[in-house]
Amino acid sequence: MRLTVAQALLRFLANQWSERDGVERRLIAGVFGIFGHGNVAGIGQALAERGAGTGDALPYYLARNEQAMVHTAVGYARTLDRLSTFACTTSIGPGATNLVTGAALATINRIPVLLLPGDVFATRVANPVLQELEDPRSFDVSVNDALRPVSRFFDRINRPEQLPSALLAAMRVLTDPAETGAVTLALPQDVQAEAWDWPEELFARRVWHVARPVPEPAALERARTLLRSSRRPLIVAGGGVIYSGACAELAEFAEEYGVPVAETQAGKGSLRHDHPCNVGAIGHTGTAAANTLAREADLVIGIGTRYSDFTTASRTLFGQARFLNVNVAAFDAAKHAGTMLVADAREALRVLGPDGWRAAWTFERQERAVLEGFTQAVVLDAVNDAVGEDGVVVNAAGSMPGDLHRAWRAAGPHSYHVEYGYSCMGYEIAGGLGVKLAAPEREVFVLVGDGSYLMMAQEIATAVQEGVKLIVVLVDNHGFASIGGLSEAVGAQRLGTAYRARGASGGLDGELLPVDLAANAASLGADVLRAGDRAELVSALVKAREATRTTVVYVRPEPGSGVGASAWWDVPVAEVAENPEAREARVRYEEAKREQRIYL
Ligand SMILES: Cc1ncc(C[n+]2csc(CCOP(=O)(O)OP(=O)(O)O)c2C)c(N)n1
Ligand SMILES: [Mg+2]
Repeated sequence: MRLTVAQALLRFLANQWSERDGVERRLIAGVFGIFGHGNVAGIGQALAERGAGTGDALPYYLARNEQAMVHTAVGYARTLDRLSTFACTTSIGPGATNLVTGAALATINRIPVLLLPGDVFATRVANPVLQELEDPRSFDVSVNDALRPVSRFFDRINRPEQLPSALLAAMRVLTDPAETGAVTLALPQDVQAEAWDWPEELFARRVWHVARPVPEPAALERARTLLRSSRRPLIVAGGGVIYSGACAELAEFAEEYGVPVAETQAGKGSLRHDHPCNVGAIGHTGTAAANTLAREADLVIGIGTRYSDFTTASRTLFGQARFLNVNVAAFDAAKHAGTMLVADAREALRVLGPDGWRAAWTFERQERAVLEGFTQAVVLDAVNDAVGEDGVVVNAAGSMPGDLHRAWRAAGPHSYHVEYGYSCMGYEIAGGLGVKLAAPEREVFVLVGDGSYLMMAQEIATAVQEGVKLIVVLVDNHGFASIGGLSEAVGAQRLGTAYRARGASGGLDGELLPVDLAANAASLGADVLRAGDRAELVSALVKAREATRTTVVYVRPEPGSGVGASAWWDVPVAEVAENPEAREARVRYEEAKREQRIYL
């Protein structure tokens, strides 16, 4: 079949399916893109010719920023437990490098996305082409090489014949639960438009079976022996529990063996918030209940977690515990010198429990905090009520992830979507769009700080374009509450963390900026509601739920929600300093640092 490389690529993608537990879905649900000279004649022409979105052709979505479209793909894929995602097409140069942050986010969170950046001419006859990086030492380097370290698979298609094997490799990585992340196929602009005679079999319907590896018998025996010797076990549930669909099995295991379950950010919602075994969030932003157990546990059973520093309180949290790690990736299962059980979380939980064994300790759950005034904690509590049983909350960076992790009452595994692998400012609205595309029947509540909003609000226009309804709760506190607090704690005096004009002293300590983010949201096409206290917020959220259009609820809570941390986080403090706050912070730092262990 004679087609261009771009035409063949799209025809191939439209025929790829994922399968798990007998359910087949389109692996690539559509193509997000922004056109430029590096993809308009190749991918752009191919999409138009196939009648994007009609018949069996992939739908095309115009985004506003290339980074944002990767976030949207991540939000979508995470909501669908990594069984379906989007492709992202870009021009060459800045369009391509805008993908880098999104790719890093996808790979760090282990979420599949397919990136199709344009690349400079393979033939090089016309070089340097507009936006080409010239490397005097090597002519085969382009800016797209910046995507290599953040991609789980990277290939550059310099010849049409290279396409089929690259496509098969790309699909395998996207659907491998242990390896998945950003997959990049760089497409030189001349090659995209080049024709070739393709074998028909390339375009046959192809099903990629997403594996559920079962535990190796000997490893399972080792795990059971370890469990039998434990009296005070604690489960740390990570995102892998949710992606594997292992929540019911986790609940059964915890109930049957009397094991408390603490949750990471990605794992939050593994158990309902009111499940008797759920002791809440773990780590730096964890509950006192969970962290007390973590300090006393003799065995930590990590399931589908990569043990980030927030989870381990920078390796100060787990007193003398040993580790049993259930993970589909050996890399994560091996962490903290743990006993490795390389397996799918659901498969492992079904067979893991030893007969007759039961934990020999009691545990308490976290009490709800008392809420007064119109603090951020009150805002989040009101949004929590509005999200209810069927909604989803989306967030990523700033002071909210910590407050959400600790206090949010999650109704289930897909109701809590906080991106905290990369904690990327700007993920919120773009990621929320992906969540809504994956779960159109659910109300999606995007919580976004003013800092994050100013970095990446433009996908509101994309939501409006698609007639996709988001509820965006915009929390304006004139700058970086999170980093402001951190700055003060490490003796950096809150420098540059408030949105203020340059003042008379020459510093950024003048008037609050006259920036109207609510007006900005309205200008992007959203309906906007302002709320000044809890009662107004509650009624605005009711209106927003009833609305059919994307609605932004704008709030300015009182400063200082101050939930406080119950475990440490390692952020280095200046070893020498003139200001006394920094010197005091260093003393505290060195004290805390002594608690830090290498778990062996
Ligand atoms: C892209 C990116 N740049 C910088 C940071 C570092 N950072 C983390 S939180 C934060 C401030 C966030 O401000 P805002 O969204 O207003 O939330 P707030 O802290 O006020 O709750 C910054 C700068 C980040 N996480 N992501
Ligand atoms: Mg802020």
